[in-house]
Amino acid sequence: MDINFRKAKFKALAASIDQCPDLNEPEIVMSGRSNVGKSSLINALADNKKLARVSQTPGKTRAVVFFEIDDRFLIADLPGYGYAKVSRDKKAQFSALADSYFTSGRNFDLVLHLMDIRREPSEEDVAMLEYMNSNSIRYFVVFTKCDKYSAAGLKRRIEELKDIYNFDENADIFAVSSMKKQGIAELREAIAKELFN
Ligand SMILES: Nc1nc2c(ncn2[C@@H]2O[C@H](COP(=O)(O)OP(=O)(O)OP(=O)(O)O)[C@@H](O)[C@H]2O)c(=O)[nH]1
Ligand SMILES: [Mg+2]
Repeated sequence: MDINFRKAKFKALAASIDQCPDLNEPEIVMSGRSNVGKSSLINALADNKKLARVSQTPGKTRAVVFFEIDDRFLIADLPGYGYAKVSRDKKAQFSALADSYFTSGRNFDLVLHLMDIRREPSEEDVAMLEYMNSNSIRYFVVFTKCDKYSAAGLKRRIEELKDIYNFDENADIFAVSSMKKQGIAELREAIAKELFN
């Protein structure tokens, strides 16, 4: 397949939903709480540390940022929810933007829903998973920051999480580390298959 994520470029920035670019190709969207590693994962997939902006400070992504991969599809990087360090108004404003992305009727193809492998489910995560299930939205669950575990520890933790979240048997679950590039090749392949097979 000619989808290898080699060619990745910034496409557009939307501070409000009507600024989103026209959708002429498939689109995947990154969802998850702030600081979970959405922007870092885009960079890992594209093997380019300078593509999306990453920060120690939650709330880095404050608009919907679109990237185009291999001239074939778009990735939308959404602001995360639940960050502590921005004002309550800003907080509401950014999550409203992420919410409006989902309710705008935009015809995206796949959600990558990211959750930090070390954390317990947040209310927002549970709500998002329920929302996607009840609206038949295609999604991959992606556990991030897996470098925090040993190989054996990671296996145990994933089993634990499957119980905690009560995932469907055939749910698509990935475990990645953007930092160590674990699970990135598998995720690339699964995305390409999902969009173009
Ligand atoms: N250990 C570890 N840290 C990571 C990994 N991925 C991201 N991080 C760190 O997590 C922090 C947040 O990463 P971002 O990619 O900016 O997170 P985000 O989800 O885009 O955050 P917002 O834009 O605020 O929604 C940064 O300090 C990253 O270095 C990972 O695989 N392993
Ligand atoms: Mg970000």
